[in-house]
Amino acid sequence: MKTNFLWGGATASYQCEGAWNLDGKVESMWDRYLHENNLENGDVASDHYHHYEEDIRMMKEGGQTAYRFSLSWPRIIKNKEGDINPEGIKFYQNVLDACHKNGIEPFVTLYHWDLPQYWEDEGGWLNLEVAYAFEHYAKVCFEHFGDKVYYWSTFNEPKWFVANGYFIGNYPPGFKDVQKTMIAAYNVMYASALGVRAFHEKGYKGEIGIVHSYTPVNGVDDSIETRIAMRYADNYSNNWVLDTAVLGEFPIDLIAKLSEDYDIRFIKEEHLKIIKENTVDFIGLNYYARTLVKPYTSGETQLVFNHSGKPGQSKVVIKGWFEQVRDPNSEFTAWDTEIYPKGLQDGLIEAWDRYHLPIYVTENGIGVRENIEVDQVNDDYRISFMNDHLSAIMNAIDYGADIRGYFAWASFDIYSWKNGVEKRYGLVAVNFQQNQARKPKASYYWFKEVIESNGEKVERKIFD
Ligand code: BGP
Repeated sequence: MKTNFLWGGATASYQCEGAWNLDGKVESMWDRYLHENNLENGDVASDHYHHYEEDIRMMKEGGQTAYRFSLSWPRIIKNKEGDINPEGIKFYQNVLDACHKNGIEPFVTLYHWDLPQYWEDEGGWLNLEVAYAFEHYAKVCFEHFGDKVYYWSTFNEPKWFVANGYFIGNYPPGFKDVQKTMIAAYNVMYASALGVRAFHEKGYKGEIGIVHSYTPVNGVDDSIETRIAMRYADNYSNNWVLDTAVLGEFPIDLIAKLSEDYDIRFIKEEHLKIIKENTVDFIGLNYYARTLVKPYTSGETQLVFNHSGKPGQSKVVIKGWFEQVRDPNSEFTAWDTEIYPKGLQDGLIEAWDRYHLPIYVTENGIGVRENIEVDQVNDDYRISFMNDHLSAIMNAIDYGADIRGYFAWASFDIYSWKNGVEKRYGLVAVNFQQNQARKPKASYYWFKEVIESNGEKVERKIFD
């Protein structure tokens, strides 16, 4: 690994901070949605708001050199008029100071899904005005934190929050509507370009990228039908984010396909120009699993996600496009996530060949139920998962890909959206029931040794 390779963990504001209505923070769309539907929420989460010093100190003690986290828009901007909450600014100043005091490089995401509810009330991402509100929020962040942050990302996983929120319907705002999905996707990518423009325009030091939920696509065979299905799946899963952010263009065949059945008049020349002229400096890739597909056969679109941890329920069929297949030879988590490090190796190579931009692996980890009422959680499955995925990264580096960092998901146990807190990803166990007590897991110490050996400790594997 290069000597300045970033090694760290990642979190997101809503998933770890808690303090959902403290010190001037206003409601986010997730606060409203989870409260209204009486679902397990992140009101307290890991109470990082009050534990950040301890958490960041533990990162340093764990040998880590970077911390990826997101800023909460509703903690920073109070209302539609764009007024600033000084206490929100102060909180993140403190977090950033704690990072620097501990020699931890902050890697900051502007938007990890917690839209202020006052904007959701105006139509959320269906309203183009929200893209301009995001631009204002981004400018406020650059202005207040620009001297303490070098690495910025506009959005975390547009694909995931747009598809879940507007197409699948399992995340707020809970729509199942293709037309709305297209509009939200478009407005988000436009907002991202506005954020990139605001950053570059003022000449802040540093780099700005986007973080994508990367699911490289494989086919069940080499037939032409499968290759077409793969292209549909790649457009659906990856290309509309990466091509647009990196090359400045929506995939033309995707737009052509959608225009057969839907109204695309929301696409405007002046926005496309801004998207084209304001591309990202790097790509952040979150990798959990690949997408294995076969050609669409019959039936209606089906999108079933497993939020219960009862295996074997997930299903993705997009009518006329593709069907997702479960590889019978693979191992899956209880939440139906395939464990497939080869996908990361191949996907990184593919992304490098396609985009030739620096890449950071901004999330990678395994979510499991764990008994943390022990002296130390012996999470050997996490160690083996991380080992194999780091090996995949090293293979891609050997190929020539410019990969500059690795962030384990997650730095410590946090709230996992619709899966609550029972799905644990952390390197550090958090006892949500008892004083939020923190205790490093075995993986934390293993990761420390990996970092201190600059990757030498990873048991290398080639994935053919
Ligand atoms: C990514 C998100 C994270 C995180 C992770 C694990 O998509 O960026 O916020 O939650 O996935 O997903 P989950 O918590 O649903 O298991």
